Amino acid sequence: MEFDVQLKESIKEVENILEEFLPKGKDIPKIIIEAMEYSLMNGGKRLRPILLIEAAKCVEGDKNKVLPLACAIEMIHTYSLIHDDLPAMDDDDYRRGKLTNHKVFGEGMSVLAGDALLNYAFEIMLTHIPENYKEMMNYLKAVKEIAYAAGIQGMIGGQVKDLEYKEGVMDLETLQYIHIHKTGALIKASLRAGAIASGATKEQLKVLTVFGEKIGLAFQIVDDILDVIGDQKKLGKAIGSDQKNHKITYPSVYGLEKSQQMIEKLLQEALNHLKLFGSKGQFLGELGKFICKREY
Ligand code: GRG
Repeated sequence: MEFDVQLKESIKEVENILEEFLPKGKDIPKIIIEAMEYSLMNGGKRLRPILLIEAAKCVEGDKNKVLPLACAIEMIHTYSLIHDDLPAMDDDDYRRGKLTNHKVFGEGMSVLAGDALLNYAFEIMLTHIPENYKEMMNYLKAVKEIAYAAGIQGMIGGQVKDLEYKEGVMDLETLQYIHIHKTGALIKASLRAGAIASGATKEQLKVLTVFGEKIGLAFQIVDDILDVIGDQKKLGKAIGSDQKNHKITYPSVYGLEKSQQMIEKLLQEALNHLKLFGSKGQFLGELGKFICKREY
């Protein structure tokens, strides 16, 4: 099957399950469900849940058993975007071409919609613990992996550093810390959680971990390039620092060409690792390419 068709099908599949898992119940105030749904069902690429499901498939896991983890990771990702868009953080009015959550529901409700998605993600994961002891232990290890990556050692840690440097001048080490933690951690955890819950061997887990690290960093360098090109289009400014928060970026440190070469190198290394899985890793490899070749 063509990659584009397969990707569309995978996105549709994730969205159907997200719909299914969305909270329902007359005791829940309608407005919070609307605010959660507004951002969750708002056209994301669903990369993290698809990575999680594909990692499970690579190690011959049962896709159906990791679906709660896949939905949860997308809910956590969505919460992070809702909070990141708030006036107290990035103060953005639009995301995915639509008004941001706080612009539609107000700041207070938007904080709560993010909180609710994070909390609900754990509720879903813990509602679907397998009964078989071995599967249960693997599944719980995967939940811990997700908690760790979303927390202070992962995404929140990265966001904290980003916030700390909003006014100051950042060095390369800090930029790398932010990239690895703010976005890389959840991407890597998607792959690891899918593999761990499916009982991956040490070798399989190592391969998927390295693949996740390389693709996660490449994803962020692509994002830096997209930011710079977007800024140039908007402001007609030269490649340099991010004007909004004086943040350095890969293109501002290494230049556009070198940054693009770095993405290519990371991609090739990531793909080499996937060879272990043969044809079972093919779609994951295509996803890696898709992440690295997002439109500039
Ligand atoms: C608020 C705790 C907290 C964390 C926020 C992830 C994050 C941390 C902020 C997002 C800021 C941002 C735009 C980073 C660039 C990379 C990124 C995560 C882009 C969005 O991810 P995609 O492209 O999004 O997977 P879609 O829209 O497809 O879901």
